[in-house]
Amino acid sequence: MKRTYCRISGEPLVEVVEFGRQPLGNGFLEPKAFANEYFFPMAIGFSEVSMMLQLIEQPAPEKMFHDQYAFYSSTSRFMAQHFKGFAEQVMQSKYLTNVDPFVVELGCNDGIMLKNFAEKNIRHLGIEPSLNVAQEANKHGVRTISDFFTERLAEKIIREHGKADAFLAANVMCHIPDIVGVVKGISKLLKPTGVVMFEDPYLGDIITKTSYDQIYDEHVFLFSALSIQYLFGLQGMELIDVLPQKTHGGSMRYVLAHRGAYPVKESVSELIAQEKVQGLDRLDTFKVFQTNVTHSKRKLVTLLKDLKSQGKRVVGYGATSKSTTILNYCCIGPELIEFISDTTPIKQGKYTPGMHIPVVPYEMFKSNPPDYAVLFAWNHAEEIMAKERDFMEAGGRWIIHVPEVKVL
Ligand code: DWN
Ligand code: SAH
Repeated sequence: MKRTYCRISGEPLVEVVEFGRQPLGNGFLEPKAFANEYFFPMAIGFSEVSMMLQLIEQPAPEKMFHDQYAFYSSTSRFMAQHFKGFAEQVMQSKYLTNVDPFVVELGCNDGIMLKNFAEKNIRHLGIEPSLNVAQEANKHGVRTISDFFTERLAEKIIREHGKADAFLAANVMCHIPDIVGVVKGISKLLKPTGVVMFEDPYLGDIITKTSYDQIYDEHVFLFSALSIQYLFGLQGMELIDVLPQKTHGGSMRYVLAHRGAYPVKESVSELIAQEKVQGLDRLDTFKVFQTNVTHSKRKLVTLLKDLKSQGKRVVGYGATSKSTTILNYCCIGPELIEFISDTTPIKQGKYTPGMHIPVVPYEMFKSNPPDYAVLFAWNHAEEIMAKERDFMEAGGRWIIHVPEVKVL
């Protein structure tokens, strides 16, 4: 069913960009599944009331998060370091000063962040619906239950463990369509002095960098401080700090608490003012974004076709969920990209969703280096470039599409 109302305000949504038929971002598949592959019409809409940019339609959560979820957080060493830093920031904060603090993390995946609390014997609980990655977390001593977080689950956690001092999430809150229910659950679960800290790709960066590949089935929302303030404000909570992050191409860490529990840092009003200047509260901004997206598509397709006509070999690096949007929106298949290399075992030997480009082990990239590699994992550029010096020294070139399509 096509949703035309904002999931937060209930007001009508205005469609701003349409991406056509899209498969599941992480729906890597075998040839026998091609015939019955799932697709949905992907478009984003905006409400000037909630200021929340959101998917108009989204597949059911169980279709995306299950016992074969293809994304394992610990595939990036840089991200492991990042989450260690996040955990340390929480541990050293005033929010965790009582005798027996309790930390809850939503979407803890393979335990990349919570393991830092487990190592310090801090009472913790991960909520992770994708069973395969939840099991991986448990294997590493991270106490995890495999379920979707809801208001009811929050009540169950309170009964079994008591209320939380810190409620954490990274790259998860923007995945949950019933975000209003989640925020109600959070406000119940949190102690009066408790704190919520979560981060997600930041809308301001997505607009500035035309990183439209952050839009795919799992990312039902694209957050700004404006929309987060509106959303949590409905449940008596307030934004008390914002901390920009470099991860995932530009993210924002939001710090929230029950209204009046802590002073609000100046960073909040500064960011809100900046967002108004950028126009994150206005429909017009997304019309310009739409033009930039179309331009980016045209440039990438032209470049790949030119290289093909020159007889160059082009492959992809990192079978990201983000690449699913690019490949399907730009209609780029195995005729333009020979294969995509990825270090994740569950993706290897399968084909990319929709366009069916083979996903191969990383070793194939090393043993059979191409002339050009499209860096689909552009958000990990620093980490990847550092480890692929040989490729560049041998004359290999990177193609990157953010903030604009170019050959490096
Ligand atoms: O929000 C989400 C983020 C956190 O992770 C999820 N919805 C799904 C996923 O998105 P993604 O797939 O776009 O994430 P990444 O982190 O950009 O994926 C990187 C991919 O590249 C992984 O499949 C691992 C792979 N990789 C690699 O082959 N070599 C990564 C690195 C760093 C490498 O050196
Ligand atoms: N926090 C990790 C994983 C992000 S991927 C990181 O930043 O790397 C998004 C994760 O959210 C997936 O592991 C998915 O299973 C989980 N998720 C999706 N819906 C959820 C929900 N309703 N409650 C808790 N976790 C959810």
